[in-house]
Amino acid sequence: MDQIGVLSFALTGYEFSAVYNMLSLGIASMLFTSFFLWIARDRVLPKYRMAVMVSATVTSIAAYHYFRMFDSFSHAYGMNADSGAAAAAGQALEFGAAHYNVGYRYIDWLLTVPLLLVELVAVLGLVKAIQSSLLKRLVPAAAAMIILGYPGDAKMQLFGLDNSMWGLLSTIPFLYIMYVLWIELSKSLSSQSEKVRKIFQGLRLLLIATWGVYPITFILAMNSTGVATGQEVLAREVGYSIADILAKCLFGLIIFSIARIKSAEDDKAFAAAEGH
Ligand SMILES: *C/C=C(C)/C=C/C=C(C)/C=C/C1=C(C)CCCC1(C)C
Repeated sequence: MDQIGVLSFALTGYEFSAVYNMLSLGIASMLFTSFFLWIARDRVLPKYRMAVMVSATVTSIAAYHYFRMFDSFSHAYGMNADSGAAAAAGQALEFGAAHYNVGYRYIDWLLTVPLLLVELVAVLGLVKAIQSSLLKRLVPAAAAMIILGYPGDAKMQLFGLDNSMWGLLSTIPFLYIMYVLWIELSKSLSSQSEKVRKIFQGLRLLLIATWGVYPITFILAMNSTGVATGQEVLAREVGYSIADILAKCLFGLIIFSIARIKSAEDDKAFAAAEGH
């Protein structure tokens, strides 16, 4: 079986348009959030600039991969949708349908998920020792979660394990990350102001809610045949894209506003100049 692209049946015109538009929205969101964050990075004190720069790097990396996914998707399925071919399950594989590459998403995540955790920790301006102890646990766990999830989404039968087993293995580091963010990070919040603590708790809820969408989407797209149906492709692409937009763009913009609040708290002259 093909180990690079996911084998699938042709999409109906409706399924094709829905995924096509979602990926296009993904490009727009990632690209323009990147522009905004790069341009606005001087509106925070130097101490918090790293968090904003990392946020911009995350959305830039994702923008690049959304271009690649969009391209890969159009090539893999475009022919079928143009002719309006609504392939029913069980029909022979359509031209090109084997070439949509889910690897782009996983390479994107392998780079951006650790960076999202870096920006989350960096914006708090914690003592260096605490910061590095948190990241030493979060970053390897994030990498393990993504690497273990890939054979499942790529529908590989690696080491004799099927999709669900890879999903289950990937859930172990996922739960560990949730534990560190919820329990360990809470201890570091006591040094923050009331205002920052409130907004940070909201941010952490956003992270947990949006990251929770990924395993649910994975389950929706899971199957034992190794050949994805149109509905599974639709669920996977729409689910991951919406989650990505919230977990990278909205998340990055909230990081920016935390950096603004903390800058104003730290420096009265900055606060006055910025009209706080
Ligand atoms: C910007 C991209 C982000 C925040 C991606 C996050 C991805 C996950 C939290 C993925 C988790 C998975 C599981 C917990 C089990 C099934 C396999 C995964 C990789 C989808």
